[in-house]
Amino acid sequence: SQQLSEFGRTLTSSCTDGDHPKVLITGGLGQLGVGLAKLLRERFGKNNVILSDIRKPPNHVYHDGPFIFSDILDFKNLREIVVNNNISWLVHYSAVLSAVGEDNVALAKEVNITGLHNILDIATEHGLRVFVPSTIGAFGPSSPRDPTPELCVQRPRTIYGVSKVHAELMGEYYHHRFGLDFRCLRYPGIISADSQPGGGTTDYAVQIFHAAVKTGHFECNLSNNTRLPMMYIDDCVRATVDFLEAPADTLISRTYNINAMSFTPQELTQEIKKVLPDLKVTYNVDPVRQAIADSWPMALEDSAARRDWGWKHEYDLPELVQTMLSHITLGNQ
Ligand code: AKB
Repeated sequence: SQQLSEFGRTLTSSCTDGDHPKVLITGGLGQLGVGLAKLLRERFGKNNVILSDIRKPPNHVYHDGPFIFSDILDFKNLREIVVNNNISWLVHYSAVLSAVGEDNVALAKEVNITGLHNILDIATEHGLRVFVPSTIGAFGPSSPRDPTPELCVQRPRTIYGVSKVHAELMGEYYHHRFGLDFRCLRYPGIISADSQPGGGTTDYAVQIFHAAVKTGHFECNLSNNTRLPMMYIDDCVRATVDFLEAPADTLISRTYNINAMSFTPQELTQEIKKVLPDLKVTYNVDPVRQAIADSWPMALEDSAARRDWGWKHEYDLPELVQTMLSHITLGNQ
């Protein structure tokens, strides 16, 4: 595909229909990168998917496929990686999440805004397809909450949310202005067994499973009736790959909501107790996290994703609980 860059040159994307794309994943050692790389490698071949991060990964990551150092704040380093590896798709997972962002606004600004600018400029310069996740955190107290439509007031009160609204708008602007193939999904809280989230408001919904199996006791930092949208990681990575593969002409929009299930800590506890009846959950509410959660959607309205590129979730609360507990129990044996 031909694209006109901001520099006025005509660029040819290195991905043509029928070819396997060459994918770079930034922030690859966060909650989602390894799972996404696994699915993409099954589809496109092990060596066509490069995981990157600024940390040293556990040994198995080196064995599973290519892993390299990449710092999204270093424009030249990023450009070098894209050129040397003939990258055609960029999945940008580096981000500072909601709770940690409130503790370190300067870092969140740098990673989530300056880093995003580097990604968009390099993707435009080289005609890449670029995926940037957005989140339920891109909404705020004045947004409709149940369900939250695709298009509505977005006035988040966290630096994470502000940076994600910025990412949505900048990506869409680059798409219209320079022809950038920008794609963005608003993720709910993602729940995974093998990887840990880092500093989010929805983290409790991962930690409770590990505590339930290991100690039988969990102290929850959100109140028992806090309802938030959540999704099992397999649904999340499948949605991401399906959306990345969707032909451009089927996409009416460049930013879509995706939804699966919604529950409160109390409802999650009840479901886990069907398997582990001795689980004891106590509440010690963190006011920062609680205020964030109270400003977020309870459910996302996602009919556009279902209509335009066939999104369909597979995991509801009972399947999620069964799957998480069996993964964690097996992993501990
Ligand atoms: C967070 O809680 O910050 C993230 C998110 C919902 O984007 N998991």
